[in-house]
Amino acid sequence: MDRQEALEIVKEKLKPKRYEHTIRVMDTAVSLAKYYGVNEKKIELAAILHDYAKYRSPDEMRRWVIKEKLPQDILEYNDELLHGPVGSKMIEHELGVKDGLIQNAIYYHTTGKRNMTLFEKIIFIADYIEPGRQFPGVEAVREVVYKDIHEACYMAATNTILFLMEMEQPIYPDTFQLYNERYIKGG
Ligand code: DGI
Ligand code: FE
Ligand code: FE
Ligand code: FE
Repeated sequence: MDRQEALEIVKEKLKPKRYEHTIRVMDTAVSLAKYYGVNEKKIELAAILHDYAKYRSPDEMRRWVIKEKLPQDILEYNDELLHGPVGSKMIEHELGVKDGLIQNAIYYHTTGKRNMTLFEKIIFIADYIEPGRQFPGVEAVREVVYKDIHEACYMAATNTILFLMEMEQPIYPDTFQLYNERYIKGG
């Protein structure tokens, strides 16, 4: 699937604001891929498709979690967590995009996890720092990302954990694992 085809597909699946976010994630991710020597074309496709499942109903996403035998514990957390894992399966079954690198990056783009690949970290952090994001602390992450992308991902995890705690929301363990990576050898 090429860039143009993927853009046309997500334009139809996403709301205009989310489509614009997707374009900014794509530009951010491609720039990071160039800098860090990661396959630009693959990063571009992963970025375009990363929120593919964002507007599916929670009911539909829950059915996919069961049907695809995804970790059932995600059903107990915020519905926001479903669109990554479910999206990674939907792009294969609905669009024929069967590529482990791309699918894993989409799978983990919301929570992160321990020991992500550089490819996964680029999608995770591009989603977090794209120029439309305005939450407190994002500027500090933007300043670090071209010096140390691992540190930038740690900062994103920390900010998200603190934010979710403030909101009195549950936090999926993979996000803590990303946070811990900085302190525990081998993640
Ligand atoms: O889909 P996007 O809005 O572009 O971004 P995303 O996929 O990173 O979703 C971020 C939302 O997910 C954000 O509002 C926080 C929420 N969320 C809920 N539970 C968790 C979580 N984020 C993380 N990292 N970990 C959680 O456990
Ligand atoms: Fe997302
Ligand atoms: Fe994110
Ligand atoms: Fe996103």
